[in-house]
Amino acid sequence: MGDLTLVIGNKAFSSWSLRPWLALKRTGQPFREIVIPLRQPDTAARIAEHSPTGRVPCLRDGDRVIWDSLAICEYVAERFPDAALWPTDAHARAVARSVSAEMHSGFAALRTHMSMDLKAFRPGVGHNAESGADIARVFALWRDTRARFGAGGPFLFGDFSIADAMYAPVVTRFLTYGVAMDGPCADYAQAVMDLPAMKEWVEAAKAEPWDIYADERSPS
Ligand SMILES: N[C@@H](CCC(=O)N[C@@H](CS)C(=O)NCC(=O)O)C(=O)O
Repeated sequence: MGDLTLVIGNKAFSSWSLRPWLALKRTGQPFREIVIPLRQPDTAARIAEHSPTGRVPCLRDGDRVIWDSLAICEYVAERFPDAALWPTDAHARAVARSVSAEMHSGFAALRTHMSMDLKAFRPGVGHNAESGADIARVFALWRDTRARFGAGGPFLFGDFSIADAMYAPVVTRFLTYGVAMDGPCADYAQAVMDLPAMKEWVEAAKAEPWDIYADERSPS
């Protein structure tokens, strides 16, 4: 067993970091975490000590270095197969990979106008036509996967999977920016927020001293 270190951004704001952190937590394997606060004078230099891309997250497993959130999740799934981080059914697994890739490569408006911000509650902020289209697609995707594959549990594919790790920051955005949720979407959001690992992350985020969006939030 190698020694695992996950290098992440600060928990209040680094949505890409949350995703592999949740996947690793799910394995039950111990890992060290290095938190690098974003938007500080030494951020770039500190990230460069670990990550070839200048971005976090980045995973070190012994002498292996793996970067990019979805690639890290894939690596963790292969490394710890007992954690069953992808659905066992081939069709469900393919769709889980599709929605995970869709999150990883898409939803630009949602990411731009509704940044993950676990230190804030800003209902109404960031709502516009572009983010509204992204929100509608997320809701359609959640309803579809819950209806077709979710019978075995409260998550998109029943049991927790990497797809849920990919959408966990979206759940927090909807709560932060007051996106109305009902029915299966509200139930799904609650299931994500009820995960013990999610509670641990949110609590740590709120306790962080750094607040990179404070200036943008102050008038409201
Ligand atoms: N595609 C990458 C995106 C990673 C990314 O953009 N990370 C941000 C933090 S959430 C970052 O490292 N930014 C560097 C900086 O702010 O200096 C992934 O999925 O891991």
